[in-house]
Amino acid sequence: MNKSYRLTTGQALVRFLARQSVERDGRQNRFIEGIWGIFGHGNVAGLGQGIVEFSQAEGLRFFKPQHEQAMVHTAAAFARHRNRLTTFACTTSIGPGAANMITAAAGATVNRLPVLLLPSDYFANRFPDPVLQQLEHPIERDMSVSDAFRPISKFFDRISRPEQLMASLPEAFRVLTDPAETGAVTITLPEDVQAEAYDWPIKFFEHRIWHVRRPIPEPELIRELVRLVKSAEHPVIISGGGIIYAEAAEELRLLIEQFGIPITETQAGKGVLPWNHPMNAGPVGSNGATSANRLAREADLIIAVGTRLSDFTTASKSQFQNPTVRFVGINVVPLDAHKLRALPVVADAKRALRILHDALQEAGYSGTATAYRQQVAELKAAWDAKVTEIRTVLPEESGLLTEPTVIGLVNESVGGKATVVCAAGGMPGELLRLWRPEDPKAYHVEYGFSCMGYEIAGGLGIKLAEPEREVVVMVGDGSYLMMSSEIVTAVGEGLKLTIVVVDNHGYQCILDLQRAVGVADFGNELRFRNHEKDSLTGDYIPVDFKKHAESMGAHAVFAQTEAELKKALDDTKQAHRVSVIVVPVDPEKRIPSLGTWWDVPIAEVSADEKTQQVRQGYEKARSAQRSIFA
Ligand SMILES: Cc1ncc(C[n+]2csc(CCOP(=O)(O)OP(=O)(O)O)c2C)c(N)n1
Ligand SMILES: [Mg+2]
Repeated sequence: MNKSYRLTTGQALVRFLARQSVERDGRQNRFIEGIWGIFGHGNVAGLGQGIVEFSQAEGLRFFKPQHEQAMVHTAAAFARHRNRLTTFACTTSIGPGAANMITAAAGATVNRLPVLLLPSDYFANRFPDPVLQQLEHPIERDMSVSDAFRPISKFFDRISRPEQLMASLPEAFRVLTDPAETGAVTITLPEDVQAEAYDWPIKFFEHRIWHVRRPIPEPELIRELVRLVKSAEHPVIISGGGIIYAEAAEELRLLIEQFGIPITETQAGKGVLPWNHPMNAGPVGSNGATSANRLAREADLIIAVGTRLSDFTTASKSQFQNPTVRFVGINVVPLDAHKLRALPVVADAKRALRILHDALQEAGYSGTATAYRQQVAELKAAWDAKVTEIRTVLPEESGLLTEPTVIGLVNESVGGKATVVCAAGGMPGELLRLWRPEDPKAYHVEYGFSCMGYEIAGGLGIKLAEPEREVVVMVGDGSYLMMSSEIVTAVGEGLKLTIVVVDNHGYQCILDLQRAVGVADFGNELRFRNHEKDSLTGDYIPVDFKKHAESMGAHAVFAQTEAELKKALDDTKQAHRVSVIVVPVDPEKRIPSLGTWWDVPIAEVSADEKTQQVRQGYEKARSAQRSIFA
């Protein structure tokens, strides 16, 4: 009887990928849904041949993006939308093709999203050295461009003999499917090794089911947590993306409704409960709501669940001002659970929240005082009114729309169930405050890495993850110019996407920041060179985004007024293709300042008086930062 298959490394890899499933809560699915790839000499003959021979038979669909960075964004967004229970593999050629994935790979790792990266690598046999695009490090001969994946990967290996796959792939899948360890997993594939054959044991290709663990919290820590909750007067939950990935919305809802504990949201956690849930106090931190920030400022107990506690969430550690505040971290990742010197409850969010709920009930806890719940309701009502006001301001006659108004109009049109996608620019902060999701999958802003270029590629990944859902991408002109190429991919795949390009002639959020840090306008807008002054201060460079989108096969319209935008959005409801709506907005009119702070250092010395003044304000603001040892 045949005990082995003779296959190349590339062929064996494809077969293995197709036969890995995950299981959580008794539900099972294939883990690698398909393969994205851009071919070159580094992968066309080896892995590429394996894909051609085996992928279709194994049920793995192949996709071709227009840029390697984009396909990794797509894979990450796909994985996020599917709560990390599925992802894509991504193959590239050697050198530049590989290097192009690094930016998005770092984004996946930062956001704790599984992506499997398969860059090519130079010959293991070294005969042709230097192969086209080989780095040739002068001292470290075994170093290649693909080594640049090491610091941004959660697992890295180089396969210099075929049989190493048998040691490497199970480790790679252990990391990919582990909620605490997951991120970018990189296996580099030397060009010659991909084409080499080996007698693989049949067992290597057996269908394997990876259990996605849900660790339960330690009882001692739950006892301590119950004690902390019972003795707190003003507890606040920070609700992070981990709650969504753990599918723990219901457990969160039960807990906060029964015990009257308000939640505040992070970028990744927004949407876990609908915007209008009475105990949802809105976003917290530098881009936060007046309601959530007031509660967080005064809270005596912060329970951070499934959050990385980024500087935006903690307002650069200035958000929590109660001198007696205590922190609890409920997180499957120990690194996160321990942040802010918290009581570290290392556990799955769904299980931890349910166990906490039952433990509080058993301990006879009746919840927060009526006065506190009343305060939450009042702060929330005031915030909701403020949001309505901000997102419905219309320009005076013939004026341009503002970004907040565009957000309001788009949200009104697509509703609270469509998924909104964004990543960089001014809009992530505005969306966090102004968008009103009614479903845990209705808000997808990538703000761990805030990577320009994620938006359209990410939207594509979400549409693939859930084809029935409406997906609306909000993208600034700057991000669009950096990476809009995946419109072509979406058109080619016959997908429906609505893309709203908000054109304000450049990097207006950075210009805003530049002004706020006391620096004169410099290098952020899309302007012609003024040759007399030899500076980028000429007129705006007109870019016809409508024509550009049309040239890639999208249906495109230009919408300047409220009526035009409403009609354009309405028209997309009947559309079955990629629609791009280009909206010019007033570059000077953004969301009003709400008195929040984010630590961006100001020059300590400068000849400019304005900078000196701003520095003084900065020093004052910094004095509000609290050390965890204070
Ligand atoms: C890849 C990448 N490069 C640079 C940045 C820094 N950055 C953040 S927002 C931004 C400008 C984005 O411009 P646009 O998309 O037009 O949005 P706007 O600022 O006008 O709201 C820049 C350069 C980033 N986040 N990502
Ligand atoms: Mg812009």
